[in-house]
Amino acid sequence: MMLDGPRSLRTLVAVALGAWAATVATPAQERLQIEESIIPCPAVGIPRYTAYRTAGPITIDGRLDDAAWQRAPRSSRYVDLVSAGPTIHDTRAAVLWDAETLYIGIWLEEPDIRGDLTERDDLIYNDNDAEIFIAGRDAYYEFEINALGTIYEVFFIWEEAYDGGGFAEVPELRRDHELVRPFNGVGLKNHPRGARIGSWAWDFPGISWGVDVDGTLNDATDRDRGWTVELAFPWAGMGLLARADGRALPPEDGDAWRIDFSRFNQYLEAPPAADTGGWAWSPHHVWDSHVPECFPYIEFSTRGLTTIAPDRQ
Ligand SMILES: [Ca+2]
Ligand SMILES: [Ca+2]
Ligand SMILES: [Ca+2]
Repeated sequence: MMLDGPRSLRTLVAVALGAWAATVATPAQERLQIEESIIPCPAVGIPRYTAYRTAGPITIDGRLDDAAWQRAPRSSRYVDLVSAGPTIHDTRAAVLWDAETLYIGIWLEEPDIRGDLTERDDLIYNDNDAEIFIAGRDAYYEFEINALGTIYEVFFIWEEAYDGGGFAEVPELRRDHELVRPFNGVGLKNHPRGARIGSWAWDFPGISWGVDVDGTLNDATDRDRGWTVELAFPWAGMGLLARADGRALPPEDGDAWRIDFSRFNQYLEAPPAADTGGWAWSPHHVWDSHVPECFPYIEFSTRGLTTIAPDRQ
């Protein structure tokens, strides 16, 4: 509800800009300008990150004490998803890769670590969670995990690209599957690309994950330090994301993917903080994770980790 004001104002500004632009732009240019104005995050300022290739082993156990994680550059501290303002607890992520796998590590400061949901594909955002979105051109993948290590995955396809993209050939993505449903965003219902088709049946092939809790889980009598998440997504499982634009798997040197990193909390920092409970590496300026145009650019380098200076955070 708090979003209605800013969003309405933004729409008004967009309409006004569109009307003004009509005097100087062709109809096609005007349409483009209006469409761009609907994307709530400015193109400038979206984080860019270099993911280095790792040669060393990474044990997927939730503990980010592997030598590669100690050396990998870490993201900036997550900010509020909507306001881009500071957040009360520190959250950072790092990305590594090798010929077989994309690795993601996440550090979440948390003074009272909690988790209740235990079944795969429970609605994990009802716990405090960490989330990752990996975007292809015509589809994107959503991943959520809580401090118990319970995960939730959904595969979304832009509806206008569904029929021509070969997605209907995949049984768990077929429109008549009982776990395939239409989806039209959360706070941004007028995304320029329109609606999506989501499959809650889809599981990332070969995914592995781990969580490590530095503190006591579901015990509020003490103060915890935080939890870490360690994820491994095999490139071989990304065929459906990569097919639309034919991107290389694994990536080639310099390839940039759009990957989003966020966390959602069941508590809010007390006012005057403008805490929405959703924090992200790249702010979306709207209560909606499903805006790939706002995802950070993760640029893959074939340079090895050993060629860069140790973590400079
Ligand atoms: Ca590890
Ligand atoms: Ca699923
Ligand atoms: Ca505790």
